[in-house]
Amino acid sequence: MPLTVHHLQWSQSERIPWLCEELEIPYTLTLHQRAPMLSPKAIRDLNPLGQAPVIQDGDLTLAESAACCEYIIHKFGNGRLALPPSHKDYADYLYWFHFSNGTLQPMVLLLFSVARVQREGPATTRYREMFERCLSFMDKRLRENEWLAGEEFTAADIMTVFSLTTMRAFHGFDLTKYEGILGYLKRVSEREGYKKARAKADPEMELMIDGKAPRQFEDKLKAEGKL
Ligand SMILES: N[C@@H](CCC(=O)N[C@@H](CS)C(=O)NCC(=O)O)C(=O)O
Repeated sequence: MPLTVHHLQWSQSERIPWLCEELEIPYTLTLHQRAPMLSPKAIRDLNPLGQAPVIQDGDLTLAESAACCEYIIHKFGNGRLALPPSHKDYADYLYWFHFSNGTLQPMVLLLFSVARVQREGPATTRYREMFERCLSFMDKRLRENEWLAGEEFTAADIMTVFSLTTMRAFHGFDLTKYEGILGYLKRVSEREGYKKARAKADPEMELMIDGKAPRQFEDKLKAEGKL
C-alpha cells in the first residue's frame, strides 16, 4: 500500500508533499481544508492533537513534520536529502533541520500571538527583537551558503521554508531587508519538486518569496465571509 500524506492546505504540512516530490517517490496525497482556521474532523480523527501533517504507511499513522520527514527519508528515500554522520556538513544539517521547528516557527507564533494581544508593549518589543535576530542570523547563513546545510539542498530546507513563506499568509512580516533570505527563496521557487508540490498541494496559493507578503489567508476568509 503506498504512503498516504494528509495535507491541511495553507499549512506547514506542505513540507511533506514537497519532500515526496523532491525524493520522487510514489505517494497518495489527501487534501484537507481548514474549517475555517482549524483542522477538520478528518485530521482530528487521525491525530489526537488535531494537527497536520499526518502520514499513513500500512498500519502506521504518524504526525509531526520532522518525524514524518525522517520516516519518509529513511524508509522510502534511501537516506537522500539527509546528510550522514560521515558528511562534512552533518552538524550543520542537524542544526538547521532542528532550528526550523525548535526555534524559528515557535518564535513566529510567539511574536504574533503576543502582538495580537498587545500591538506595542515590552513583551512585543522583546519578541520582535528576538525574531529579527533569528532572521538576521539566517540571512547571514544564506548569503554565505546556497542552502542551509551548506552546498547541498536537504530536508533542513524543506523544514524551514514554510515559516518564511506560507506563514506570511497569516502574519505578513516583511523580509525586504533580508537579501540572503530572498535569494534563497528564489532558488527554492525554481526547484521542480517545489513547483510540483505547490501545484498539487496548494494550487490557489500565490508564491510568497518577495519582501512583502499579503495576508492572503485572512483576505480569502474575509472574501468568503468566514472572518
Ligand atoms: N509541530 C507540528 C505542528 C503542526 C501544526 O501546528 N499544524 C497546524 C498547521 S500549520 C495545524 O494543523 N493547525 C490546525 C489545528 O491546530 O487545528 C508539526 O511540525 O507537524
